[in-house]
Amino acid sequence: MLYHLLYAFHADHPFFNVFRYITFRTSYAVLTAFVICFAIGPRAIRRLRQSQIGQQIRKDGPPSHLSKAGTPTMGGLIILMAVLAAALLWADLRSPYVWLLLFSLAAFGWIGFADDYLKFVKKHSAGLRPRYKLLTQTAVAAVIVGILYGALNYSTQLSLPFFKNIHPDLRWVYLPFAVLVIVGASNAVNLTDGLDGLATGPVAVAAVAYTIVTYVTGHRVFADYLLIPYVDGAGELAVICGALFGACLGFLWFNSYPASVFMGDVGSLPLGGMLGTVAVITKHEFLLLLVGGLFVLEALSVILQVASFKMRAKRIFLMAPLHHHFELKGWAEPKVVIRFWIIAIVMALLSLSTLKLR
Ligand code: 57M
Repeated sequence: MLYHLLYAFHADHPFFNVFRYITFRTSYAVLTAFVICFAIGPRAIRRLRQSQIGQQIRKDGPPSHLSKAGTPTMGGLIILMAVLAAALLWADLRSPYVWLLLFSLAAFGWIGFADDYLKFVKKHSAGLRPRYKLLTQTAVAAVIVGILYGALNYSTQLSLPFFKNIHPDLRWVYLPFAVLVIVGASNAVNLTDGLDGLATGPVAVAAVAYTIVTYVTGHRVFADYLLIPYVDGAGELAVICGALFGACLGFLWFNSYPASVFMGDVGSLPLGGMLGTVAVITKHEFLLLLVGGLFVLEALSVILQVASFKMRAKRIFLMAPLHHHFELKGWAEPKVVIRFWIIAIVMALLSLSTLKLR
């Protein structure tokens, strides 16, 4: 909005010319989202506590979690409000990609809110049935992909890390693939959100990585230089990725160990859905496997554990997802979280290096 309001004055006041720069607006989107989270956090946590929206702890989990019972959850609402406000303030609202990403935030946020509401307000401990959650997530992702390929006539070609000249055209097969990327990312972040700050940190790291990816993908000179697909207008998404980074930093102030608030599904589902949506829009879907490598490891640990248990009646890990395995091996919770953050940072740096290594 500020872009539209203030850039118009640049003819008489050259200073306002700065509002045309994505880098400037992204930087202020980071700061705006951070300050909003930081400012509304304490009051929001008090309101969640007063409303008794506290986490129930499953008995079959690590014993160390039992002391977390009653911790306010649904703190993801803080993140969503901060990202939305910063995006509306600093992004170019004429960009269809901006509205598509905000639709992803709102739609996945709504699914997560419905799940949390049933669990914590209506006290239906199971929340949304898994199949309904998956169905609605798939429907939302299908709408996003449908708009991209229907209204914005996106190419169905794939771009692969390391291979600059290989762009297989999946044609219609690309559509379910893109839906899988978005739904998979949403659920992988959800599974990872099982320790204080364990999802928030890596999402912040992934948001920084995709701030860079969106900027270079939407920049003709950089895209040509890096031999990556140029997506006209994708650079505007850097503003929202920056807002996501700032909001995660602000939320981490309260979600770090010992957490005074959890994000809830209302946070984890849209955070993952947004990362998946950005990966599809910038045509860096496989890069997400690297940028979000930690989320992939966590989801993979569950798949392997369930498959092993079903086929061999034996577990591979002491408990899945992976973070619980290390907890049960005796690692302190902060130790698990910080080490997983380190893995997330290393994987994000590796993923950015593939933009050049091709
Ligand atoms: C999402 N939710 C946390 C919190 C957060 C198929 C199976 C792998 C599913 C999985 C599952 O239930 N996943 C749900 C993970 C939960 O966190 C809440 O959920 C929101 C995110 N969606 O915002 O509101 C618990 O995580 C802890 N937590 C923190 N700090 C945080 O900042 O400590 C969360 C955020 C919270 C709190 O204790 O209650 C969760 O773990 O449920 N199931 C599991 O992950 C379970 N694993 C399991 O059953 N493994 C089996 C099979 C199925 C693979 C096995 O290994 O044999 C574990 N989780 C629980 N109990 N709660 C272990 C058992």
